[in-house]
Amino acid sequence: MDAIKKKLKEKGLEKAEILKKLIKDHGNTVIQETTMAQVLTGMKGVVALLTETSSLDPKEGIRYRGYTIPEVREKLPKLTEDGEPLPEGLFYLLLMDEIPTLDEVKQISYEWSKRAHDIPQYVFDVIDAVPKDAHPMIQLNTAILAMSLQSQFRKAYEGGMDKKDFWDPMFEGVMDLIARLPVIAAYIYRRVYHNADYISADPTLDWAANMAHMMGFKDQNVHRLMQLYAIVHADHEGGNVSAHTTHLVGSALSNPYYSFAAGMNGLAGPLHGMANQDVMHWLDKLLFFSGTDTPNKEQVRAFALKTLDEGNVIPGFGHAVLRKTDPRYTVQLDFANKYVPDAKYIKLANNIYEVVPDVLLATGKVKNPYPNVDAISGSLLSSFGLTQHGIYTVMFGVSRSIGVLSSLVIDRLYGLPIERPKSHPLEFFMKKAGIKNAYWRAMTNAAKAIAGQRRGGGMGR
Ligand code: HAX
Repeated sequence: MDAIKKKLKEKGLEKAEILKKLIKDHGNTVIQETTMAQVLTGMKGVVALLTETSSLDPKEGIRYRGYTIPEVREKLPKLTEDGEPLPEGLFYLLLMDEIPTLDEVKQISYEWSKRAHDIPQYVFDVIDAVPKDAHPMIQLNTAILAMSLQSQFRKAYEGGMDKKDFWDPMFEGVMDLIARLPVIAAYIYRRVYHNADYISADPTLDWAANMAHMMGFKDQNVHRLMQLYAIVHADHEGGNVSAHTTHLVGSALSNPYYSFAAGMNGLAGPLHGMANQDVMHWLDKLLFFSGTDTPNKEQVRAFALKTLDEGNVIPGFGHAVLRKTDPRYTVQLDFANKYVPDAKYIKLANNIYEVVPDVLLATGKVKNPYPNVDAISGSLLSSFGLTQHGIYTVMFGVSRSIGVLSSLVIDRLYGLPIERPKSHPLEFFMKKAGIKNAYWRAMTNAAKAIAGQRRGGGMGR
C-alpha cells in the first residue's frame, strides 16, 4: 500500500495547490447565474460542488474519470480474458486518475481481503440486536455506525494532526470500511433470508466475487455479475443524494463511517437507491393485476396508468439529470441478453421499455421518460437466483462505497472546507419575484372565498 499512498499524496497535494491558487487568484470569477426555478426545484443544474471521480452528461450518461462504462469495461484489468474488470481497479482509477496495472488491482484486492477479517464481534452482535424483519438497509447502517468506534480519524484530529495530513487516516478508514462492507452485507442477507446460516469468506476471491460467495452463490457467472454490478453502481457524479450527503457530512470532518452512513440513509429513499426494490414490487403487482406472467402491451399500459392515477411514480423510470436511457441500464441489459436472455423478468423489462416511456411522456411533465439503472438491476439479479428484493439496496450501497469513499479521500487530500450554502425563507423568493405578501394574501383569500361559494352553492342544490 505504501507505493499507492505515496503516489496518491504526490498527486493530491499538487491538485490541492492548484485549488488554493484558483480560490486566491480567481475567487471572484462568476461561473453561472442561478434561476429561481433551479433553487426551488432541488438545485438541478446549479454548479456547486467539486467532484473529481465522475461526471454525468444528460445525453451521454456517466463517465468515470473521463471513461464511459463500456470503456471502463474494456480498459480496466481483468482476472480472465472473458471476465469483468474488478471494482478494485475502478477504485484505483477513481482515486488516482490512472488505469491501474493488474498487479496494482491485485494489491488492492489483497488489502481488502486482509482488512475484511478485522470486524469486531460486537458489530455482528449489534446487527443481531436489530429485529430480523427490520429492512436490511436499517441493519446495514446500524453496522456501519457501530464500526465507527474503530475509526482512527477522530483520534488523529484530537491528536492535533496537521489538516493537510487528514487524508491519511481517512484513506485508512475508507480502505477498512470498503473491505468490510461485503462481509456485513452477506451477513445481513444470510441472517434475514437463510436462517442465519453463514458462509465464511474465501480469501482467494476478489471483493465482489467474495460477496457473492458469502451470500451463497458459487456460480462464476454470478461472480461476474457482482463485479459488473459494483462497477455500474459505483458513482454518479457528486450531486446525487448518496454522494452529496457523504461529501457534505465529511466536510464537517466527520469520520468515514459517519459520512458513509449518512449517504446510505439517502440511498434508502424510494426516489434514489430503494427504487431497485420498488421496481420488483411494481413488476410483481403488474403480473398480479394482469393475471399472467407475460402481460401484453395493453395490460402494461393499463397498469402504468393506474399507478399514475393513484398518485404514485413508476419506479425505475426518470432521472434528475439524464435525458435518455441510462447507459447503466443498457450495460446490464446486454449482460442479461448474453447470459439469461429468456428469463421471465428480463422479457418483462423489455416489454415495459416499449410502453412506459410513452405513458410518462403523455403526462406532459416528466422530463426523462426513459429507464434508469434501477429499471433492470433487480430483474437481472433475480434472473440469477437472487430473488430477495430487500437486499438490493444494500448491494447498491456496497457498490456505491467505491465512488463516494474514494471522493471522500480526495476531499481531505484537497483540504476542502466545511460546506455551508445560503438559504432563505419563502418571502425572499416572493420579493425577488416582485410578489407582495399582502397582495398574495388577498389573492389567496379571494380564491378561497370563490371556492367556498361554489361549495355552498353545490350543497344547496
Ligand atoms: N413516474 C411518475 N412520475 C414521474 C416519474 C416517474 N417515473 N418521473 C418523474 N415524474 C414526475 C415527478 O414526480 C414530477 O411530478 P410533479 O411535478 O407532480 O412533482 C414531474 O414528473 C417532473 O419530474 P422530473 O423533473 O422529470 O424529475 P425529478 O428530477 O423531479 O425526479 C426522479 C427524478 C428520479 C426522482 C423521478 O424521475 C422519479 O421519481 N422516478 C421514479 C423513482 C426512481 O426510479 N428513482 C431512481 C432514480 C435513479 C437513481 O437515483 N437511482 O439510485
